[in-house]
Amino acid sequence: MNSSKPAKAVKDVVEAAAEKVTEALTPDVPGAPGSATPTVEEPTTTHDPLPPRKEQGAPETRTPTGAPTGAPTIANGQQGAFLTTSQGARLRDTDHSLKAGPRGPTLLQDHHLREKITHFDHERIPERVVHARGAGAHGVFTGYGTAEEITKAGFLRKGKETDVFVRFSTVLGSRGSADTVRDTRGFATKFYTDEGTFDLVGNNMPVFFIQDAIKFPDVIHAGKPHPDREIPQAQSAHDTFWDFVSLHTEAQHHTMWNMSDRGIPRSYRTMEGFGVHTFRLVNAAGETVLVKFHWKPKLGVHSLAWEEAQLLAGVDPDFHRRDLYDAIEAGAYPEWELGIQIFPDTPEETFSGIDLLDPTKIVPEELAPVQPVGRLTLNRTPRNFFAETEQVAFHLGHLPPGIDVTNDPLLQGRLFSYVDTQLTRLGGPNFSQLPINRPHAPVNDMLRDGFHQQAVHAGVAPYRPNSLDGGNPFPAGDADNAFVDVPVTVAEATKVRANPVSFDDHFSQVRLFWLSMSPVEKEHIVRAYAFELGKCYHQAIKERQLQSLANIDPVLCAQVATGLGLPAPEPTVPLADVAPSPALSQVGRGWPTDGRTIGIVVDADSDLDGVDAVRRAVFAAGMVPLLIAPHGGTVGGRPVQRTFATARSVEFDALLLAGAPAPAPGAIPARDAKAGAADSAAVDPRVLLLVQECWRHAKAIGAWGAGVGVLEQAGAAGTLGVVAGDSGADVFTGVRQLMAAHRVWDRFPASVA
Ligand code: HDE
Repeated sequence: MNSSKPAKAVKDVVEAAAEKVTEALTPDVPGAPGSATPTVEEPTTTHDPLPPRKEQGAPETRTPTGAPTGAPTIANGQQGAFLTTSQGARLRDTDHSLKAGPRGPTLLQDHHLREKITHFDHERIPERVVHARGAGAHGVFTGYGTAEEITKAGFLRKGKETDVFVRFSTVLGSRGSADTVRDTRGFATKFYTDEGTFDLVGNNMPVFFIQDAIKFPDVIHAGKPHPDREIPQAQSAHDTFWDFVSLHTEAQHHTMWNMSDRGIPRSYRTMEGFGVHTFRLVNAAGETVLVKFHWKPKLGVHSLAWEEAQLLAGVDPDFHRRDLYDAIEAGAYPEWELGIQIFPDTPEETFSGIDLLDPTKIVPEELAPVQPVGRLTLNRTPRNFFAETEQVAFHLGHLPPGIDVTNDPLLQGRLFSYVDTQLTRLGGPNFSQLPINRPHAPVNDMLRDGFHQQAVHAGVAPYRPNSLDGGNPFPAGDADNAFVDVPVTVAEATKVRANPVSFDDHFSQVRLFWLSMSPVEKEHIVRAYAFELGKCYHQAIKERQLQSLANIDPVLCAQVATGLGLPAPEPTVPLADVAPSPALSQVGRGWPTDGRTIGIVVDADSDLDGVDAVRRAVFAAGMVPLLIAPHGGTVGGRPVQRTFATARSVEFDALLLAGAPAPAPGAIPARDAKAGAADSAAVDPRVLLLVQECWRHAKAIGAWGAGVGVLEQAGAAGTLGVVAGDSGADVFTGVRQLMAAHRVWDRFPASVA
């Protein structure tokens, strides 16, 4: 049968339907699944698979060893209109197993049943032992050329564009854990450079818990759920974590970063990234410098409020991945600048007295400015989570010519761990042949065979030297851009299990971080310690951690001790005399507001023309408006994205009130528990809850027309960061200005100076 005619007919219908939807939602609001609007009836006319969504990408078509195939598009996972077996035989029925009569036993000969179930039984692979929960996106990196003099790495050359895949993650939780838990975030970038893949496997914090890789299993065992009851999930607020960090005090610096707002980012898009270790760059002349890598987000560093993070873990556990995908779909492409701090490559490997091989130390930006070397833009979401985000395999040893490692003992251990872990997780040594891991540079590696080998290698001589394959592959020289193992001199030494003495200072930089925080940030840190330690059962652990806090700062220690109801101990080491680093604070500046979410409360009696004007202005500002109405469907012809039942304040960066909706039929606790949260006969109680939560979380709020009355009822009228006016567009302008500072922190004068 010729299937092309019906396929074309369906394609036309699908395209027409897609156009209609786009019209209805114009400008479009991201998030609806699938690439076409479904019909109520099950479609039965045969046609080819629907095209992917417009914002989705997939790994480029490469051979298993990295060479371009010349195919115009990315690989398709499925073809044709019909259901088939894995071998391509068309199937008539996949709903009934083959039985000896309708009431009889299932026949062993049912190869389709067995294939389907067997494959299903093996769908899971081990999740990552750390960083199991993550989300990824494709993008492009463009070099500025500013690093050309210090490294031969070609992807940093001026104007050079390189494909990238980035995976963000939490560390402690399982694959299905919530996005917004208090934790460090992974920020791993795969640059598919012409000269071999470069993986920059960093975090959103510049320091690490440990100084030596041999301690990694210890810190992770302490942070993971307790081995007996397997609780708590994705949390550091428990005894084993604090037991370890209070005994192993080199962890105190990273721990304070986790307790700060950096531990609860608003979005992956608003996180800084850090390579953590010091790397060595080498130029064409063989000259070297030491560097630290930084990612600076265009939108600034912005965090959730702790209560928001906790609510979100229940209301929308996918908050960060949804935010990433929706932003890309909306065209608000997340962007970062890659920057480097540059240090002379001296034999001591120190800068301003700071040991560059100690991964528990930063070099303040005031001492060594971060110099921009390129821009990262994420512009495509993955087409398939498993194939791309789950199977992507990063490794610190994926280095292009021009970038080399240092002797940081944490880095050295990681060079072993990342390949080792893929052998179990991805089932064998050929993981670099998976589409997402295929290099974009030509590969000729003499590695052969093994599980899941997909390349069909030619020749008879995968060894060197050989004459049977004509000597191929040949070693590359400097003129062929060979990788450079920088010939660093290693001082004569005795074999020891020991650290340099400079690694013994565990408190001075924690104090530096604390002193660099603004009052509101300090208050958040105090609350975080008090919460986390408050969740510990054992008094001894709290007391031991308080001792570390005393060695960092007496105010911090006294505040947390009071929160715990315990006495504050005296310091046991002299308090370090350190200069604060203002660059560490994430408040007090202004940033672009692109890609932020504005909730707009409407009902049929609202000023709907004003709502249209505001929606247009929000889209024009590169933000996403979500209409929140008493019911789903439409209000006055405008599509509704959230109802009072499905909305929660934590989804929105700011709230606008276009009306004062009376309690809807859903507004009784029997239909929506939130309806019991506020007491009002005039306004839907869930709208009041929205306003009150937004206010408590220091968000900008605006109202016009009837909406102004809601502010009065919620007790928010006339307070800081609350804009009331006659026209929606003017109110939005005021709200947007407030949003540039991320939050209205001045609403709550901080008590910790
Ligand atoms: Fe990792 N780490 N790590 N790590 N790490 C892994 O590799 C490890 C460290 C980081 O999105 C694992 O493929 C050791 C520092 C990220 O796929 C594993 C040590 C930093 C990711 C591993 C460290 C990181 C990982 C688990 C101590 C920041 C997620 C799965 C020496 C600079 C990458 C995998 C992704 C993942 C080992 C310390 C960042 C087990 C032994 C420091 C972002 O190999």
